Amino acid sequence: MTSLPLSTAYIGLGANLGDPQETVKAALGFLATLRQSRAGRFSSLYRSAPMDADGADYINAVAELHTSLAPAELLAALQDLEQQFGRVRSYQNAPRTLDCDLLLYDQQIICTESLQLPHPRMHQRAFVLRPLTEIAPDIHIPNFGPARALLPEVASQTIAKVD
Ligand code: PH2
Ligand code: MG
Ligand code: MG
Repeated sequence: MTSLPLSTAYIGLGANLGDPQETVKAALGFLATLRQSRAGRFSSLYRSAPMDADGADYINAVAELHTSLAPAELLAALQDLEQQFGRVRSYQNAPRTLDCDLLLYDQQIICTESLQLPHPRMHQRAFVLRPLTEIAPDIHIPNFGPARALLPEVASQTIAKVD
């Protein structure tokens, strides 16, 4: 059997409804079983106040996935996962049982109606940059450079590692 070369994707997970810690852990477990994919590193869980949103504190994490799924296929699989966790889309940034954002796919830049890569707000968010740089300290964000260099700009956003 021939196997396709794997791309590396980074996925941001977030939840602030139900039992967010259990949800994010369970979602990480599901990602590890995704077809045509192999799990890489998973970050710690982080807690932060909702940013530009309302509701309870969020639990966030970032997962690395090696995959032969194309970006659009991976996005569809992540949306399926959100559905499995009972996500209801009521209004923009409404509290959610599970949000799965495709942050990076190799160093690809994609701008379509359904998918923007890199994720358009990831460079401004401590709840993405902190877990991302925990598992990929040297990662570059296309158009923005090393993710680590952006950490000082988000240092005022309160975020705590969950133990
Ligand atoms: N996601 C949002 C909006 N605001 N705030 C935190 N702390 N964590 C999130 O995952 C988050 C948010 C939209 O997806
Ligand atoms: Mg999101
Ligand atoms: Mg989302």
